[in-house]
Amino acid sequence: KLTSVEEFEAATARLLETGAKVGADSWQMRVKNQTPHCKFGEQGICCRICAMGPCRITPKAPRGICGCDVHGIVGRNYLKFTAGGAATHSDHGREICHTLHCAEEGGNYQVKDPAKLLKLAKEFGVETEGRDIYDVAHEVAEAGLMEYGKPFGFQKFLDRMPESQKELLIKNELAPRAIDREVASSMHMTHMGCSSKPEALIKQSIRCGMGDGWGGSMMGTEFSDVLFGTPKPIDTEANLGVMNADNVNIVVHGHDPSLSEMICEYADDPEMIAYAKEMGAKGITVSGVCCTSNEVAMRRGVPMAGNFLQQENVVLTGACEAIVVDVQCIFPALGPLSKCFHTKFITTSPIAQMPDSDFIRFSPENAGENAKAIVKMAIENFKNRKPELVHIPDMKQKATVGYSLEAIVKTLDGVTNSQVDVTGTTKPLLECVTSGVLRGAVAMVGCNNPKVRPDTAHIELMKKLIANDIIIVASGCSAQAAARAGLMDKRAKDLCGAGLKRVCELADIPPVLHMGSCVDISRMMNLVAELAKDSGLKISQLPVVGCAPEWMSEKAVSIGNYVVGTGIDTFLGVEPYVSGSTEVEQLLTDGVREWTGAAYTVEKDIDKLGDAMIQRIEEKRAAIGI
Ligand code: BF8
Ligand code: SF4
Repeated sequence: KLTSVEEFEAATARLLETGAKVGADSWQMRVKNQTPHCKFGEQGICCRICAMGPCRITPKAPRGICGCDVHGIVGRNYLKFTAGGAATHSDHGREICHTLHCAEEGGNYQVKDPAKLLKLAKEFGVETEGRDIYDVAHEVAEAGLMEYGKPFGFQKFLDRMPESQKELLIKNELAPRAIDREVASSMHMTHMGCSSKPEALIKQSIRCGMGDGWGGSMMGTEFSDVLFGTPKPIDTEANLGVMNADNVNIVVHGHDPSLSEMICEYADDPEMIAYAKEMGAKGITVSGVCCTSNEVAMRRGVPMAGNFLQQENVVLTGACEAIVVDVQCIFPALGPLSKCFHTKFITTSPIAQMPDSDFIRFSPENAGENAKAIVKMAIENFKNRKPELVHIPDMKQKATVGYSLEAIVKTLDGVTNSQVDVTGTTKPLLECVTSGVLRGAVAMVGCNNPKVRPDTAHIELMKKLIANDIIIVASGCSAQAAARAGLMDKRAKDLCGAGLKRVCELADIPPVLHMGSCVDISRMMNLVAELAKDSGLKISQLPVVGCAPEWMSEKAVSIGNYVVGTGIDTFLGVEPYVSGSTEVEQLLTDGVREWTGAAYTVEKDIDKLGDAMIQRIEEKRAAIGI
């Protein structure tokens, strides 16, 4: 039985009662204070990039002081938003490259997937014959780091794309060059007195996003796999009920697995468990929030406490000894909130420093030592719990996660009766699609946003799609919404149409496949690239679409741009800040198709959004005659 959104909400209401008792603030209250939002901001028509402004466009004032019109302002704001997201994902990827560069035999970080390292070495042209694996690792890491600032050429991983899409991108000047260059060029273009032509600004938005998806994010994923292992199917659990009132609860939150992996490692250490017992607990439970949760769930089966809008709930249980964070999507609210409880709010990255937190600076060199200190701090904090405030909602669902591209290919190997040698390729999946057993696939990604009743859009859309024999790959907070509802339990096959149900039974998979964190959307890009190559079709011809129904972050816009840039139609349930410009809206929802083969659809009505995706998938099938 699925957990309904009403049940989620009842559990949250109960936790907010605890919050009220201790005088805690909550996002639910802050949303009320911020509503209605500024109309100028919402439409993207406020410009404050120079000190002659800020300028706001109205019917009476159709141009800023410099003469920029509304289309230029909206386009510039959109490009800056994208650059913020691309920089963020890519800097995460860069950190992982540095971690790999520090990996050594017997050190804090080691190579766990040498086969993947060798594959990457080949791609980057790094010699492997007769060399020590760590020498290779360091050279590959350096080659990866060079992608950020290389003076000539395009991103290396573009070679993974089918020729048709790559050529289209090069022809339209959308192929990403050095990652940092795309971000810097975007900031240059949006400076006062540079670009104000919507076409140029939207083109650069796509190219900058492509530098993320086929550059920084893809390196983040690949190098994380080398360091921590490529995910394989593994069982876990999801929702707040994974926290354990008898145990020391450590919650990892953020994005970079270099931190969370180490915390998990030390929380598993018998010496630490013994210490926890000495302090009166029965053991240690690590659970996760946001993408770092996805990382450790995919590789270790660490349970997922919740997604983005659940982060305050974790503290409100009164049973969280420490919430340990690295970067991105962390509410500054956690500082003051943790002060209402005994919870230690531990920040670890110079990139994300926050008031009311304990800052323990984490680096590859001190990772072991500091992870141990953090776990100890949490254990020693157990005695400070206020028992009268402890309430963990008794809700959790089983989930099978860990569907990397490699795992999907392997799992689906057995689903067809085909005589040809198709193992190790995406051909079995293609056969399911071509025969109509599966109608297509949807990549469900992205955040929560209070503008949408949290998780409903993710869950309702997934239910609708699987009932229509559309298989889902999910990542980020969307994947966690699915897991918490029960859609990653293999028994969810009973909610599917006959075709998808059959595939789930034959391959022993749930109908919603967890592909990882948001940087792991790069796994989805590799999957569609393989599907296109194995079928001889263009990516834009495949019956595949992307969807972010509750997105909120700059990263999500960068992702949207690279998904569209890859040739995949993308459906949004929350409007980007572009409604002030008909020209920018027209480009995003239609004009870009000429440059990339795909475009955006924005629809706030969830039901209509689902219908639109199904219709698009059926149109694509009809167009290729299947
Ligand atoms: O990178 S889905 S709320 S956690 S931004 Fe953030 Fe959005 Fe969640 Fe991961 Ni992605
Ligand atoms: Fe106003 Fe132009 Fe300056 Fe923007 S760049 S704040 S529109 S004068």
